[in-house]
Amino acid sequence: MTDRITHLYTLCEAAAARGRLVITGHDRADFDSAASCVLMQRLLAAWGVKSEIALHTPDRQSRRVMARFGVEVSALEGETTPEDALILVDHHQATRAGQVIVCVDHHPTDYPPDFPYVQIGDCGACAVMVLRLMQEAGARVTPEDERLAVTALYLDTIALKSAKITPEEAAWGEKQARRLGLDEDWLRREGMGLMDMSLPACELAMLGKKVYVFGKRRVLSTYVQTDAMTQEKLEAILAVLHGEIVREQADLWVFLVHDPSRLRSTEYDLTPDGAVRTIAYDCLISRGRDVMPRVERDMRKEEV
Ligand SMILES: [Mn+2]
Repeated sequence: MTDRITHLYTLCEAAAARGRLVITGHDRADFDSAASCVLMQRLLAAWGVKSEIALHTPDRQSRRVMARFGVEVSALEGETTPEDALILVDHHQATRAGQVIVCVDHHPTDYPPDFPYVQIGDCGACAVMVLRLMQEAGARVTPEDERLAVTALYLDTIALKSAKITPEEAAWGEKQARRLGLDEDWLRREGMGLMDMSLPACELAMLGKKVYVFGKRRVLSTYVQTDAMTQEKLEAILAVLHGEIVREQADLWVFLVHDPSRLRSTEYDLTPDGAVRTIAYDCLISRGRDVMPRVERDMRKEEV
């Protein structure tokens, strides 16, 4: 065993012996969060370490896609208590009750958290990081485990097109999808996740919502993936967000529009005073990799 695997095992084994060991993804869990939890639990099970998964309000795509893998996501939903030992996957800011002992994530930050085990990797999907941990630990990895991780990679990187994925990893993902017999057309469609733009603005404005706490600042963020944004729809969405930022007492709201067909993203930074800063990108950017580390730096700088 490598040193980090020994460290991970020792922490989890001790925590499970003391009480409840809970694995959780980020709030409004997406497929990558759910898949990361499932794979982490399989690694612990291979070690004979008992754990539970407690997802927070999993999103629609995670339910739909997990069902294809025979996993009922609602069975993975749950609460945590302050006595629980927590394993965070796919995020590194704790939002739930409990004592964090392990964090495995793929969202870079200049301000990594201080937990007993922290692994923040450069990877398109957290589930791929957990799969690699299983392999590193010599645990049994089934083709189904690999399918979960590769599917998470497609869904977390806008079908391997996001700037957060390296060309090497995208090539790897495509090769694995073929080898594992995954339906690539379906993966691409799910990964692009084009939204039905006839939905009301109040719904489109809230997709993929995440809350970040940077020092004393609160930043909220949502995004939509579409190739059919109109000026009228955009204005309606921004109007909704202006109401929400005040109601939520947030310092900033980062709204992203990803156009997977044209491979372009646009960022709208809203402040409570009603101002909107627009940044146009000529690629599909990643919120976790390109936007939030910069926002976190700016927020913490302003605070000093
Ligand atoms: Mn993720």
